[in-house]
Amino acid sequence: MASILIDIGETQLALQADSAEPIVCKEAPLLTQAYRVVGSPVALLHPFDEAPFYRHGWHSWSLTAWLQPSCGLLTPKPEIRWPMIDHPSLLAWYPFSGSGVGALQAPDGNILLLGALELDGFVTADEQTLRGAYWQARPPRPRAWFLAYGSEEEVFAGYAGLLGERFGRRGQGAPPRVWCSWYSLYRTINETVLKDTLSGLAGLPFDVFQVDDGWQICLGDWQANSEFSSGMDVLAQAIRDSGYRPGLWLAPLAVAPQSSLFQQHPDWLVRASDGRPIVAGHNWGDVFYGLDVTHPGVQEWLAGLISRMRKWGYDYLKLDFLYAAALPGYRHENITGDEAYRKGLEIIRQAAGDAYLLVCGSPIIASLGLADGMRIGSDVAPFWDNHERSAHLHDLSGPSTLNALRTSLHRLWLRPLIQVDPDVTFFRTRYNLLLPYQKQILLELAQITGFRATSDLPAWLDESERAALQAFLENQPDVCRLDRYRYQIGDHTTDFSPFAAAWPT
Ligand code: 9PG
Repeated sequence: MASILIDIGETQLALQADSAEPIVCKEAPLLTQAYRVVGSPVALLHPFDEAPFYRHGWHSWSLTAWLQPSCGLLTPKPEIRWPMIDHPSLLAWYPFSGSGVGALQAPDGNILLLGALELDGFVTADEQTLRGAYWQARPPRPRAWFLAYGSEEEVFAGYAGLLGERFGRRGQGAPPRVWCSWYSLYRTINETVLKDTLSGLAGLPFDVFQVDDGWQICLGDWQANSEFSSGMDVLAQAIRDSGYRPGLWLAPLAVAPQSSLFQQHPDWLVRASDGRPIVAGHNWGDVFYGLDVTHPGVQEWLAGLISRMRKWGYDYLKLDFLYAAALPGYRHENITGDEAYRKGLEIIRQAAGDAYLLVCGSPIIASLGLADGMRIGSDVAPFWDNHERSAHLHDLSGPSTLNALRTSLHRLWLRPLIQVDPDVTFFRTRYNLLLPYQKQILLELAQITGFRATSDLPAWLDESERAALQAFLENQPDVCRLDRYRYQIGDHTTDFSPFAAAWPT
């Protein structure tokens, strides 16, 4: 490792790295201070003292925001939920740590960005240094980074451009308009209510009708439960007969302890050093585990599972809780969590053919080039703040419209690489505590991304709400970014800054 002087702004800063060379970014032609840096760790001594830090969470739901040094965020509790919140190792330096990319804001408004160009990179910051490192990979990979200083738009565009070259881009074209069963029916779905919903939606121009969690026996046993006794293929046909593309939710890399998959293949899971499976989170009334996708048996099972969903007739798959297979742990093959996950997603992509893959609860960087769409924030909810989790458990990743807005707003730079899903918009007043302006803000965020979805049941909408939904699906206004939080949307400007800050609420 060498100490290298590089030009940043008007000065030269000391960088500890193996090498650094200036580069020109196609996607950010105005960027004059951009470098390709190699090393792990790399550390840059910066002069900005207590500067705002851009923290980028590891997976869809993980807090992503510009943080003030005084934001006062504490490490979230309880530990059993850590993997659902962020990469467990990042939580050790929480909140001034990020996955893949991190940035500091200089007093003049310019941004110093350090972004990993390989999997498994993380960035941390304090008053003197901006550091990047890779989790151990064997055999060692090239440890390349993008380091740039310039306007926020340019440094993120430059980084996105290089990520696209490295991992690929998908999701060109118009994002689908989706009706999703989760944020109204939650797990209480059955054939009758979904068929009634299909009839009620007649005339609304959705592209996809997506069945969410609740159709399966349990995580791992991806067969229809007793609420879907006609079979999932029959439901797919009913969806197609109504003029929509059938969409299905599944968490293919997560396994429930009561599943027959777990009983039959206890050796198919990511394990701790004592050989026991690693707990990937707690939901569905129990813990759940992550699949070891480096195991040949798992690979065959996974490809078979996805082919089965395709044969049932689903060509839009919402793949959820994917981080479960990316957690640090012991696997059949000695590779890192992000590498293992990407291998799993490659197998899924191969088996899915040209189906639309929406990843959710997924590592962000490791999904690029393989998924078509990506949830870029936590879940919305028919309420504003998840006060219990935000204030008492210090967890800003729980379902709430505020949490979803905040994190999604800070991931819009991913748009050139993948279709970004900010989660559903609400039109209903029924069973909804959101105020009109809160619903409007969510709607406008969806217009920025172009990814338009709702879960509202047609029977819950009055005439004017249904008309608003219809207009939302039929018209897509022109959108122009004005600055970090201000967007021109059609003929008006919206300032999202009141929803961007992160502190315990
Ligand atoms: C289905 C849901 C929906 C939703 C997904 C995901 O932190 N949590 O407790 C937590 C629970 C559920 C969750 C996200 C986080 O939601 O994002 O759209 O598909 O699963 O179970």
